[in-house]
Amino acid sequence: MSLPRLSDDTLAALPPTVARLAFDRADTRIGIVHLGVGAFHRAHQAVYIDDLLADDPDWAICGVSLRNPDVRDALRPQDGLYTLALLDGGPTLRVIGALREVLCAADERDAVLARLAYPDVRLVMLTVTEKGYCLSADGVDLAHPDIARDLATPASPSSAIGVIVAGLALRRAQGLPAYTVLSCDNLTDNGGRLRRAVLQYARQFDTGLADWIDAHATFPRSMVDSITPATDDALRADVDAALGLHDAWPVQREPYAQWVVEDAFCNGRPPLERVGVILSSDIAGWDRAKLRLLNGPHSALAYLGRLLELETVSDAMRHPALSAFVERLMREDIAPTLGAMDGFDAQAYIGAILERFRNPAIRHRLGQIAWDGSQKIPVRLLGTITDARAAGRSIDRLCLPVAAWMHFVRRQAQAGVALDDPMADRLASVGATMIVDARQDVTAILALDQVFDAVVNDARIGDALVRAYAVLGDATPADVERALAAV
Ligand code: CS2
Repeated sequence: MSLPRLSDDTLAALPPTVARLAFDRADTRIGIVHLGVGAFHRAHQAVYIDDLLADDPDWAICGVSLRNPDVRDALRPQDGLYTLALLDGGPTLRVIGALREVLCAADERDAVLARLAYPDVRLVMLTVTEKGYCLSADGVDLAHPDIARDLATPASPSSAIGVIVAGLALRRAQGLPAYTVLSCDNLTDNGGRLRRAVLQYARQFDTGLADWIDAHATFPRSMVDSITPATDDALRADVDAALGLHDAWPVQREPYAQWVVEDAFCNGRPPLERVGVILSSDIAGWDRAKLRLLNGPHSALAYLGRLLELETVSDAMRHPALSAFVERLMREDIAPTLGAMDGFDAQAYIGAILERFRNPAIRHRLGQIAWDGSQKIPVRLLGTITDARAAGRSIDRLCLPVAAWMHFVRRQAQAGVALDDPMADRLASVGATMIVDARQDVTAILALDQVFDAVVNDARIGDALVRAYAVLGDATPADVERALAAV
């Protein structure tokens, strides 16, 4: 029997076990455009905004996918409504109504640009993942095909940076104030890096526009945190059964969420402090602590865990040698690289993260975390390694997950399995040449300068990576077990 669709019209039919909206959607106005309306945004920032709308109706969201129409096609027939499952024992379900509009820029570009130039829109947020920024070492990668294409036709952009700048150009032309651009991706200094990329991009074709953006727009930094496994068929089936309605794209996450935002908004801001967001004039340190202590160990679990043929984070945490290794890595190798921060207790933070990783109600696939290694390794692990090395500490343990990624690349390439990575083609050709001679293999992969530019000229780091790669042998599960016992 096919179920009626979740929508504004069927909301009243929700069973009492599912939490409903605390506000009337008709009273809300769109004040935010969000680029990258994937599961993480819908499970994190959109939920904070959903909490806020009962109190302040001015900040409903227009969610935009840049390329892929799937979210738009799933959510538009349900008026942007979807279900959030909080995973803790039996899931707790709640319908989220913060998304008042869902667009796809690939075939609705004019509607997206019109929305960005809409006077009520005062905030543009992004979750486009590391690769979606098209960054170079200190700006935008002008050679990136998406950026090059947008620079040729800036009024009809397709990249995130192109869309942000085209929207700002329209506002300037119409005499409207700029909007705040808030990056919510896992990058160190995310707002600062985005600002530099945007200004460099705009300067390529309109210096007046670049100066106007520099003077009027702001790019606050932020730290976002909540573990959000991809939606799977089990979730879809559970949600439909519990709702008695069909939801084409529910999302799931752990109960814990944190959002720390630099208080630097140029055109008003949602009163985010009312819904538990930490606003601070200086958030440097928070983002680094989270990237290094949560995302770094996540990637370590992913690559070592996949080589051990484990499936999920909680499986990896039940593997005695791997979980002991990761805990030691966090407590003894990563924590000392973080400077003191007011109100921050690194060891307590680590304990809480380890508990979250162990949550048995969450099936967070290691394969999902392993995606995009070329983008994640530098921000999550290489900075920690260079800092530990500069402080004269041992980097042997820290190099093991990076070496595990190298073996992961080699094994995938040689098994003919395509990597989910924007550098998949280059990684496949390097991986095919790797022969398990540690010096030769590590040298070949270190030549990928977009990944390793920060460490490639450091012989001590190179030597430590060669040792770690050698310790992993051929990277069979038995080899990895031996390596974990040895470091
Ligand atoms: C994970 C993150 O997929 C990954 O690479 O490390 O998505 C992680 O779950 C979140 O950053 C947690 O806040």
